[in-house]
Amino acid sequence: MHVVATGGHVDHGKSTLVLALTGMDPDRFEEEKRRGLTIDLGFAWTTLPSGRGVAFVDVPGHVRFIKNMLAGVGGVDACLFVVAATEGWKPQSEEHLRILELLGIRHGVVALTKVGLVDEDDVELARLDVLDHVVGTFLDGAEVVPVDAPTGVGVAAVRLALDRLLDATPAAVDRDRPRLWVDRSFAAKGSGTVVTGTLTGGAFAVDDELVVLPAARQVRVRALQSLHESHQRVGPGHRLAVNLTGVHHDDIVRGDALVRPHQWHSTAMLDATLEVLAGLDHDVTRRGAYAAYIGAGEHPVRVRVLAGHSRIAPGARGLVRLHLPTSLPLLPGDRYVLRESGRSETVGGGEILDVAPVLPATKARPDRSVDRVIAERGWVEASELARLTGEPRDATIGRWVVAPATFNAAATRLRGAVVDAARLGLDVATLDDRDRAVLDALDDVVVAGGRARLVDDDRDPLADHPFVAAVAAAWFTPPSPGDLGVDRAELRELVRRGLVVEQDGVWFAPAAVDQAARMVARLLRDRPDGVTVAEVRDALGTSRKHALPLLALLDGSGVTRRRGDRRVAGPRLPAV
Ligand SMILES: Nc1nc2c(ncn2[C@@H]2O[C@H](COP(=O)(O)OP(=O)(O)OP(=O)(O)O)[C@@H](O)[C@H]2O)c(=O)[nH]1
Ligand SMILES: [Mg+2]
Repeated sequence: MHVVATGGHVDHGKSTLVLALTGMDPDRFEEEKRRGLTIDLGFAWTTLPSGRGVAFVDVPGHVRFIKNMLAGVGGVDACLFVVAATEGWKPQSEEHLRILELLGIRHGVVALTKVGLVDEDDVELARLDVLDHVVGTFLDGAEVVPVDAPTGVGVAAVRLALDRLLDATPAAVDRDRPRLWVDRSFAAKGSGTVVTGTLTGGAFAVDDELVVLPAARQVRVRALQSLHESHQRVGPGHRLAVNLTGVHHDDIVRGDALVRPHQWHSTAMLDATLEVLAGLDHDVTRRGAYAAYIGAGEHPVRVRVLAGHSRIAPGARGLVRLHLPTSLPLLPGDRYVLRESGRSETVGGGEILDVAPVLPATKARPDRSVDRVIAERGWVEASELARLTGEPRDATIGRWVVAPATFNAAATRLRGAVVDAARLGLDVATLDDRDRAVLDALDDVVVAGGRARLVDDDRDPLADHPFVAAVAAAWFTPPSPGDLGVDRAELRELVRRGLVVEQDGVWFAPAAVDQAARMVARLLRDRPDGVTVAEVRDALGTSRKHALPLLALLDGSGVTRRRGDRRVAGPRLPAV
């Protein structure tokens, strides 16, 4: 099953074509039928020659109802783009195409309608007109099918073209994180509240406990229908009607989201890219009455241009922070369209990058990197990180994912405290959860009787040597022996006893080398094709001067192997 939206200028024959393809009139309202004009979204479906089902979301072409068009095209997989051969390319042909592009739709077929009203030369001219306008867009190279819906000419060809299109359109992905942007909410006789939308990201099942956002209303799924058939469970990529208990239909409006509880970060502030349409005749600045179209909703937003700029020129792409009046369940990768409400023009749109920015607008440089999210927070619980990025990562310390630099700083500080506490030991009760988790991760520290001590404390009198303590405390950036006035004979003795490890004139604590091995192993798990010295240096929060001998030690012990300018897993890579 795929969901396909129509698109194109008013009166070009979208609804008529959907009716010819499905036998269902997508214009549901008396006023629509009377005026011969689509006002709100229409829905229809059919089975294509291959046997594949397809659902259509029929959108209005009139510029006054562009808000309704935007509500319909959110979760769709592909587009049936309609251009009338009688008129050729018109303003909302252009605007709809731009909107579909900005929303990331990548698959489409063009129906050249009303060919019965013009001669063959005009059809050819209209076809060339279309080809001209779609250059460089997702419709570049799309099939253009001549059709005259009332007489049936070309309708079978459109059905075949849709089959070919959907053959090449990937099925909706299932990330077990379902979200339904509500496009209608109404009362169905005898069963109460029903909401409809295009389901993406995962499945809903009967009896699921869900939540309606932004109101945070708890609801339960009483029944599910897709294309008028009841189901126990419906997966992503379907048109869906959800019968809900626990809510009145007036308390849910178009643009609300239906999701599982605790799976989403709800946000009223987000960072995003903004691609400004090349055809706009002015720069985009913070001044203006903007509306963002996200999911099926329209939301007034404040726009702030990031990265040290105050404006974005037509045709350019920049970074913006958007402030919404309500919180929505969003994830990086979600797309939006930005319009100027005053001038009623589409100014651009883009991709959401960060749903919970922590840096002030003057400092924020958002991108899609999960490592950036971790680095900006230092500590983040693994479950929270999944909500913020949509990408699950294992906790590295306790229940947290910790930025390497943050971990190193905490490890150094705690080692210092343990060293200072000497034989008495550091009282763990005085530490918070995070510090305790760091202590647990340190191999050279043992906790006994509520006190933390260095492991080697009792064994070797030389373990109390100031150079050993300094090297252990400094972790991946150890001091040089000269700085502490250690002579060569002492050094040789410390190395012989295994209290420090020497490589290329740098001395490390053995625990630091072990910890480096684990951290490199963790890096390699995410990047099995290898890591560079610079990546290891950054992950360990150290300098190249120290990263090089550390890697030489890891190569020597078989933890890593060199391959060109990268390190890959060696035979003795620790399991992480
Ligand atoms: N001869 C001919 N007439 C058509 C064709 N397609 C649509 N029409 C007529 O054009 C008029 C508008 O068609 P609609 O299907 O309502 O156009 P639309 O694109 O859905 O319009 P909006 O939804 O308002 O944007 C109707 O009177 C149709 O009968 C076609 O292929 N051939
Ligand atoms: Mg219509």
